[in-house]
Formats: sequence, structure tokens, C-alpha cells
Amino acid sequence: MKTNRRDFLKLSAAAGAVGLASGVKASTNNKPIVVSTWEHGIPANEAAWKILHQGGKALDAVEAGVRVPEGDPAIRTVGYGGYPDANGVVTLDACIMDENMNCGSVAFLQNIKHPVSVARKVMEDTPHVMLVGEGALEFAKSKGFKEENLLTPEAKADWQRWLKEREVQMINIENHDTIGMLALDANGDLSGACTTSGAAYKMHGRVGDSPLIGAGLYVDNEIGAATATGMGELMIKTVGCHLVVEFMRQGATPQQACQQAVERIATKLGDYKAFQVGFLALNKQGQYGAYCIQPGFNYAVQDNSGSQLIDANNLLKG
Ligand code: SD4
Repeated sequence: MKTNRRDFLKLSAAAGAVGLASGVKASTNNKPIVVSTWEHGIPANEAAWKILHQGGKALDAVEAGVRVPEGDPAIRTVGYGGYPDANGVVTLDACIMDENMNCGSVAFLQNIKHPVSVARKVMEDTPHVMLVGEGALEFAKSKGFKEENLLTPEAKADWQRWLKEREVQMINIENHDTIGMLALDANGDLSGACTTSGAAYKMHGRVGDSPLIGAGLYVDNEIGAATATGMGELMIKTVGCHLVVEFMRQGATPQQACQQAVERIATKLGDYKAFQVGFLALNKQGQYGAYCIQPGFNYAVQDNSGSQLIDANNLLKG
């Protein structure tokens, strides 16, 4: 059997997992480290690691990291090349949060390839946290971002096929891949970023959890950070990432905290089995963990011991 890069990474993750016990390293001070959602987290982490391993800031690392899938047309769920909404329009959601509770966010942003960098400008150059739609676009242009068409011919063809059948797309197992990234730098500071084109063929105007501080991303530099992927409505209803961080504050490991947040969703929301939700968390000590509803969610980790892709444990053991 041919072993491809993905299999190799999985194998190395499995080997590492013996000593890892869900991301709990022997050392309680594992820094720098970067973790991110899904397989496309591997090249994204590589970009973040270039900054982190030279002693750079977590904030710079997460921005540089998530820009990789944002700019990659082959990644159909983030930035350029992302699936459009039901009207055939690519609308992007992103946010970023630093170690001082500063945060910035954009939602329903169109024609800008790197929404995370616009979110950072909102954070740094305005008194606000969130800009949406036309206002966000105007702001981005005023900061020198160039407007460009984000709908690739491949994404357009998929949308045209979808138009014929108009099947409602649920975010379940295959059709999602938001990138959420969390980093702890050599200085011991945490930051996070999250960016997505959202649910494929969503209603025009729909905004998910990814740009919402507390739902799709949360960072508390005393405790830890969390990000999410999957059916955003479930994270919004439970303020999921804030919940994960609060569980860590109460003493849970990142792994336990993610599990408890998924269990909260399962307890509170009757329809949870139809959807996928995955949480990923990193604490102040550099311990990490993840948990999801359905099998299939994985996450990428890069630290001084190398790069790994790890399958998250799930509620509905498949
Ligand atoms: C959303 N949470 O818009 C995003 C989609 C997603 O992996 O995570 N996809 O609801």
C-alpha cells in the first residue's frame, strides 16, 4: 500500500499519541506551538512556525498562517476559491484576537482575498470590533486592499450544478473546512484567528460563527484559547469557544474542555446529530486537545517536536 503524506502524518501522530495523551505533553511548558483545524492546517502551521520559532509574536503567526488557505484556490471553504452562497456570491467571515483581549472581525465581506488581515486592521486601526458587508469592503479599500473576483471557475461550476438540484447543504461530514488557528509564542502569549467562506450555498447574507468572538474563536491569555469548525449556528447558540475557555478556567484540560462543550451542544440542541461541530483548544501551558460530534475532524499541530495531523475524538463514535 502506498503511504502518502497524509497517511505518514497520521502514522506519526498515532505514534506520538502514546506519549501525548490527547495533547498533554510531558512538559507543562510547551512553547512555541501552533495548532489549527483540518489538514490544510499543516501548510498554514508551517507559515506560522516560521514566525514562532524565531521568537515572533503569536498574533503575527496566526495571521500569516491562515493567509495560506485564504490564498489557495484549491481550499474550497476559505478565502479565494471558496464556495459561494446561494446567489453565487463568495462572502467571507474572519476574526483575530490577541493576548490583550483586542479583537477584530469582518463578516459578509466580498472581493477581498485576505479577510483575516482586514480583521486585524479593524482591531488595530478602529475603535470597533466588527465591520460587515459594504462597510467592511469600503474600510478594506481605504487600507489598500485590492478588490478581486474570488469566484474561481471551479467554484462557479459547482454552484451551477447545485442550482439545478438545490439540495440544502448541511454542514455535516464532508462539506466544511474553516481554518481556526491558535498559537502560543516563545514569550508565552496566546493569539488566535479564524477565517472561512462559510457554509456552502448558504442564504445570501448569512453569517456563521467564524467571525463572532466567543462563538468561532476566543482567547484569554491567562487561561487558553479555542476555535471551532462545523455548523456555525450550533456554536453561536452556545457561544461555544468562550464556553471551551471557561471550562479550561475551571480546571479542564483542552481536550476535556472541548468534549464538555460538544456535550453541552448535545444536551441543549436536539438536532445536533445531523451536524458536525469540532472544537480545538490550546492552553497557556501549550497543551492542546480537540473534540467533535461526528468522526472525521482532524487538526494539525506544529511545535519543536515537528508537525502532526491528529484525528479528534468524537461523540458519535463512527
Ligand atoms: C460556518 N463554521 O460558517 C463555519 C463553517 C465551517 O468548516 O466551519 N466549516 O458555519
